[in-house]
Amino acid sequence: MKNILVTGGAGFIGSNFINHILDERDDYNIINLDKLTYAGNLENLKSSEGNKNYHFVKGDITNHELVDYLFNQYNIKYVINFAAESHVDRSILGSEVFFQTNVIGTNVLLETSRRYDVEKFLQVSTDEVYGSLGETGLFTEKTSISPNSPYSSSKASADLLAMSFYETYGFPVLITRCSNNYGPLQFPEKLIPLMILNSLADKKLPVYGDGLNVRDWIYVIDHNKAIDLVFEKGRVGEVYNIGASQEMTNIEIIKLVLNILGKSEDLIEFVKDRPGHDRRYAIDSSKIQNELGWKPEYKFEEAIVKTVEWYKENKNWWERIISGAYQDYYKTQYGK
Ligand code: NAD
Ligand code: TDX
Repeated sequence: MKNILVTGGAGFIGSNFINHILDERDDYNIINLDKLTYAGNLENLKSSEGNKNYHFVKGDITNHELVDYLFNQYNIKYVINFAAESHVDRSILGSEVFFQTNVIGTNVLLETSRRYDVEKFLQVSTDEVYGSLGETGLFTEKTSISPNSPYSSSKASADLLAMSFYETYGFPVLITRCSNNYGPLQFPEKLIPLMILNSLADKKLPVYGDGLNVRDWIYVIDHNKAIDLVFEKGRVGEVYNIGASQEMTNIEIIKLVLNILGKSEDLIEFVKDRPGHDRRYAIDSSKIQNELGWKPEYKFEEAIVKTVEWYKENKNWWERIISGAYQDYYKTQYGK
């Protein structure tokens, strides 16, 4: 049995990871440490509640005493760190909490893990640490780190810190850098769920700039399977890019969502661009494919339809979210 501290497991990717992994494996004992910020939602984990190999702890990864207590109490030997402030626009409105959680929090986890002789520490990172691409080329693991937003610079800082633990102490760190995820349970501040919910409500769809920025999309389950593979078989001290080679412009995605829902393109509204908006992300995932045999299973055209369906069928889930504090953020970000 592996005692694994999974942080941020009540968020989008972490909850999909826990729900999926507990179905697949009976040798993982998961302790989910989550602060339940605006983005953390225990409803995401309904299917895992009651599983004897799952324990939830509400708390902050920056809290040394709590983290120390948990390592001791649960004999933690493995860590998968999903916990983060994850939204670029929020980081532009204020960077403080991004550095608290993403950098200081990761440091607390690394320091404590080292003291408790943790056998593997997987840092869940992002392709945004590489910065922006021009019209051609792909991010490889050798691309230099060049983040442009407060969010991505906090994630890059965490990556550098994690890697320094490997170099300095021989501490067994692994880093994954994935491209944009989509799928069920994603908080509706991110592009795809925001556009689905606005379309369903016949609200305007705010497109930043000219809508031609490119993101490389991956279904969340493909990301999580890759994380599990790197966790099990990856070489420590290494970075693994994860991506499904599904590049799309934002406007293409938005039109596709409107089309799936049978809504008019008149809902599209071009708005002021995001400051420092990265033009294009695209991942070269040949390392994880060749070394570990991973490959993505979900095609964008099919999984986006599944995702839209999920939001249509889970109105209760998102209605509770958008009726709360999220409204204040929406007003600040979009002015209405
Ligand atoms: P999310 O915002 O949906 O979830 C983050 C979770 O972390 C929430 O449950 C929140 O409550 C928790 N959390 C935040 N601060 C915390 C703290 N101080 N202590 C404990 N818990 C805390 O994010 P997500 O989209 O699921 O992303 C998960 C991870 O994957 C992040 O590290 C993110 O940088 C990375 N990532 C995301 C994407 C993407 O497209 N969403 C792509 C690549 C990498
Ligand atoms: O209202 C919007 N209008 C718009 O045009 C929003 C919210 C976004 N966009 C654009 C900005 C980006 O070009 O859509 C694209 C995607 O935006 P986000 O969903 O905010 O994602 P992004 O900034 O690309 O970052 C995401 O992928 C990498 C995640 O939020 C990060 O956590 C992850 O690391």
